[in-house]
Amino acid sequence: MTQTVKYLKDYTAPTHLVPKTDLLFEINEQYTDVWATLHIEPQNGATELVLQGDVKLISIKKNDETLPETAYSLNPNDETLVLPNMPTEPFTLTIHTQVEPQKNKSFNGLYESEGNLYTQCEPEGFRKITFHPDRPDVMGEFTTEIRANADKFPVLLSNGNKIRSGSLNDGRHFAVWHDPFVKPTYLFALVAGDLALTSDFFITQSGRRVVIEFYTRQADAHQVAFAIESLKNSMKWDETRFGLEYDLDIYMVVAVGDFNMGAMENKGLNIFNTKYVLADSQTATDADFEGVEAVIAHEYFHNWTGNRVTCRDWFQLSLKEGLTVFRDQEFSGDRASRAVRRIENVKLLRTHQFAEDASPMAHPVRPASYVEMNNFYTMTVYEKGAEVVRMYHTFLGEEGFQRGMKLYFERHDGQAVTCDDFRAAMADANGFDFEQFALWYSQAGTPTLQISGSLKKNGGNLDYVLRVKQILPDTPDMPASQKQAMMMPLAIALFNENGEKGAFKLPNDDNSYNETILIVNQAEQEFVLREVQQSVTPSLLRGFSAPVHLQFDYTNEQLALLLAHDDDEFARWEAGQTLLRRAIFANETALQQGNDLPQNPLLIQALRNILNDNNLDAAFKAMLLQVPAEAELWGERDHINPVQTTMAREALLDEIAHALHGELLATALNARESENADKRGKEIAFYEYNPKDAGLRALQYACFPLIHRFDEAATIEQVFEHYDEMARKNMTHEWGVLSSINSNASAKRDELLARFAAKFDHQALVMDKYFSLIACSRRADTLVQAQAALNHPRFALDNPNKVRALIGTFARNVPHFHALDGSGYAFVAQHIKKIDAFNPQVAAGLARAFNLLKRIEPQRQALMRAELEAIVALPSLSKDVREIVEKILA
Ligand code: 0A1
Ligand code: ZN
Repeated sequence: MTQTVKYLKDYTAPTHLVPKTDLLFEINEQYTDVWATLHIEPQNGATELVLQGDVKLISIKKNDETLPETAYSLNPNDETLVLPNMPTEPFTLTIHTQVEPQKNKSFNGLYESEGNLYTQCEPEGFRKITFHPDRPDVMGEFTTEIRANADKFPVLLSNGNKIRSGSLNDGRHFAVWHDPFVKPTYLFALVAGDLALTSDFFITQSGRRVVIEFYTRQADAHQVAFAIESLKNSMKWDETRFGLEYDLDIYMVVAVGDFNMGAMENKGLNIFNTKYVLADSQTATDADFEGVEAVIAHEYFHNWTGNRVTCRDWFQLSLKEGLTVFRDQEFSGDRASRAVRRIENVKLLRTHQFAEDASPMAHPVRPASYVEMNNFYTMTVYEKGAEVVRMYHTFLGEEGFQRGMKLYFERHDGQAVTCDDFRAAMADANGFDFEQFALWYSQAGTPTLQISGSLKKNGGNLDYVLRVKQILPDTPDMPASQKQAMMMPLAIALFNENGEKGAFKLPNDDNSYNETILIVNQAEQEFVLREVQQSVTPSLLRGFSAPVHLQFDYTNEQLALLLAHDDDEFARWEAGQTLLRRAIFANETALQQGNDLPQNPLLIQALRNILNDNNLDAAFKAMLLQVPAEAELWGERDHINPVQTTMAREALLDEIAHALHGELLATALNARESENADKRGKEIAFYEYNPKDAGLRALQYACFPLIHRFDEAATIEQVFEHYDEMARKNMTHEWGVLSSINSNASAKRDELLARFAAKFDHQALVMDKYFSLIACSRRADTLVQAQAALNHPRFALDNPNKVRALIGTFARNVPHFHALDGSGYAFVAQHIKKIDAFNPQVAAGLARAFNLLKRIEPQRQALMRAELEAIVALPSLSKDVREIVEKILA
């Protein structure tokens, strides 16, 4: 496979359209035969037809006449089939190919998992099934016939509606599916196997009845109820908030244990990683339930934002993903705990997307080039893309945003379009100028806003002047000097010394405000807030109104004031996070210089007030107690010593655990009491997921690790004695208890984990939790335990969930991945090489762990580099891993 770079600027319209594709799948023991009939419409007299394919070709017919091999050429290097002399009038090609799903461990194309067959076609998996233009701007109607042994494959599914089915000779049967909506190949899906069906239905706003069908293994069927409820909630929500109704008569979801990503929005036939379908309170944590709800919603919302209106080319991926993530975030926020959900999203973005933006993998929300598209399902495209959509919403408000959505669908339903088309719809529907805003799609890197504020006399009044400077970083694709100032909303308010929001006026406007949204659109600018009070503490970037770093010279006292009083939960949380970050940085400096660690009485008092505040929502209180993780602390720093960051962070955790032991204990006990209050004498089943109890549990397990830290010996003893009672209520408690003591060095911890593994031996998703506990422990023997876990009978290197649970988690375990002897790097690198041989997509995901290379201190940098150089030296390396590793090394 040659390493060819594809560029956005090289886009050309398709030379041939394929308005209809008829497929026939003959599923046999070892292999599956596929006949694809493409109804082809040449454009502008084109005669050379290029089809994409990475599959064994048997024969080709043109209008029913078999083509000699001299009529075409196959180029495995760039996965093309070139037919130079095709008619300029419409014609059909019938292509016979053969695939071996049992041998496919890449989980792209047609593959086998536990005896059943599944497809994954986004972005370029269809070409592993048959030859086709296989690009999203070639859309057509699909009819799919599947034939297979009726005992082994009683269930035969594809997109759309089942129009025929029946029996054939030799114990075989067939089903024919027709999808009336035009779609690109990447939304094609097929499932064949022995699966349990759970059905339900939904009545749409216009009164149509939609059949809902969930397919799982027999043994898992009892775990789909929550996902089905989530789907119905999503269908309802999209009608009420976006006015969007489902369009087919049936919506199917199939769960599979072998899947590279979370889930896939194939038209009418979603295929899901079991992790995002199966959930009951004995096996799934509250966070897992929230994950199921969000991913079910995400895939459902794609039916309009992705399927009805799709992407012109893969550079536009964020058109569907950024928008759909924004929609699923809004759905989750409307369901419950909006502020906490928002903070979780920001935390995710800042931990992983900011790191990506500061790495050699940095790319704009709309990348300008790629080698392997699978590498661009990134935090930038998804999460930063969602922030970009959120900024339209912030500028336009809900009504204006919905006007834009309406125009977008009016203009583009049934089309494959670009991010610019979306921006134009938002602009045109509102008469709002989004010209400059386009820079968010082309400039990579996280902007920094440097803000300062000062009071100025103005006659008898006081003005508060905010000076805002935006700094754009260099990124590998573009130096800062070539970047232009971006446009973004900056939400602000002013607080006085009593923590009250103060009124102000804007220039040329005599209304009084107590918050506003400033439009930042220049490299440096000044905003004057008139008639303010004597003491001002600004609350900035409220709600995280733009995806940027913020610098403002707050005093610790000002931060404590905002933490105590800000009515914007994000800004309030952020004030606390800034205090925590400052304390960790001070510890790092002290460690570097060999000084005593500083104490943080103001921070401790602020946390004490939070713990003692009975009016705070439990889930929000739990968020306020989260100490930023290492990856959130590195920002854009260089010469990172990861283990020193860990030590500095742990020292702060020790300080908090000791200073606030009594308050932490009381808070945890109170939360437990509140959770139990309405359940006395009731069944354990009463401890199922609901947002209120989830918040109370989150608070208990925000406190418990700190309680354990205060006195490890006593706590592990207590957990060991009372484990069954503590853990039996549900998986959130079981997981919470184990996570809290997971770094305990005693044999009791090992014994508890072993009991956990034995108890859930046959629950694959819970075994993933076991492997991730092994891999995230900060105990000294974690690498040894992770290596041993590779031989556990339930571990499988070819299962992506298992790989992510054990090796992926290990790669995020800062002190162990970055061990100074290089053992952590070697462990991860060794498995990248092994996995790359059969699943390049998952291997490339692991390779991103080395992203920090250039920003890490020299000793570790050399160790990392040696591993990466050994990887790129492999002659058979996939283009997936090669693209990532070469960028990191460049
Ligand atoms: N479109 C899916 C994500 C997805 C992408 C690629 C896949 O396999 C290569 C699978 C799923 C989503 O956003 O949910
Ligand atoms: Zn998506």
